[in-house]
Amino acid sequence: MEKIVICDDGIQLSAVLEKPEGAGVCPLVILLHGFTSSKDRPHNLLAAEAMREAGFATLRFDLYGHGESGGEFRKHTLYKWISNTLAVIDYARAAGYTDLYLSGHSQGGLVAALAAGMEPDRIRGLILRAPAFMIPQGARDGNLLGNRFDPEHIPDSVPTIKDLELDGNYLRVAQAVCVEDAVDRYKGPVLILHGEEDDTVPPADSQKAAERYCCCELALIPGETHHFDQYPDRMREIIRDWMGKHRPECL
Ligand code: FER
Repeated sequence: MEKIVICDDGIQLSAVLEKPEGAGVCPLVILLHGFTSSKDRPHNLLAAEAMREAGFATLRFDLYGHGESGGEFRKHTLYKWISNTLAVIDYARAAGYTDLYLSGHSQGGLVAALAAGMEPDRIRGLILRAPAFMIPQGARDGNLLGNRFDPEHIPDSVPTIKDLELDGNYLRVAQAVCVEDAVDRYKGPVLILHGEEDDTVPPADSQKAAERYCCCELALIPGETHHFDQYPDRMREIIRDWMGKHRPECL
């Protein structure tokens, strides 16, 4: 386990690189956490562990305004998270990793999908865990995590969960993001995992995305919720099996 700091235009991003037991050159998965979360949350650790069991190195990192990385929570936006992700991809390439995969949970899943649509030639696979594909449409409809606002007159500040506030620019950026375009641009293999009892992000959104991606496997997990903490072994097996079938030498 190696702690790393990656710089994105003056913002320090805290990351952890881990390699599978005894591995030499191997493919690498970059992991993105969700809204108000961090790289060290149990389900993120477990997802990374399952990937290493399948022979992949993992690089999990804290995004802008979260965990041990720089930036203020209230000033984070999808654009800043995309920029962070592109910077981490550049870091991994410069460190000699050529076979790169992206994985993200919830808002991090959305950002992983957006980044994959920007660098489809560099990302060999996508593993999305309860991706929050509805954030942009919600922002256009005036709905942020169930809080209503006027989408045509965005307030300076909006309340979110855990007594945290977000600047209106979060919503301005989210309104401008096009999920469908990113989905259409990415032609590589995709795995989407979603708990059927997720009450934060609707599983139906993953069904829709799975149909739109050209090469996607959808794993709906009965009884599972947003943070994959009811049946963690199911998530582990699904990730390990899919990654075993999608190693670079198998593609
Ligand atoms: C929202 C719906 C979902 C939202 C964020 C999420 C900020 C993401 C949740 C997560 O990452 O776990 O309206 O607005």
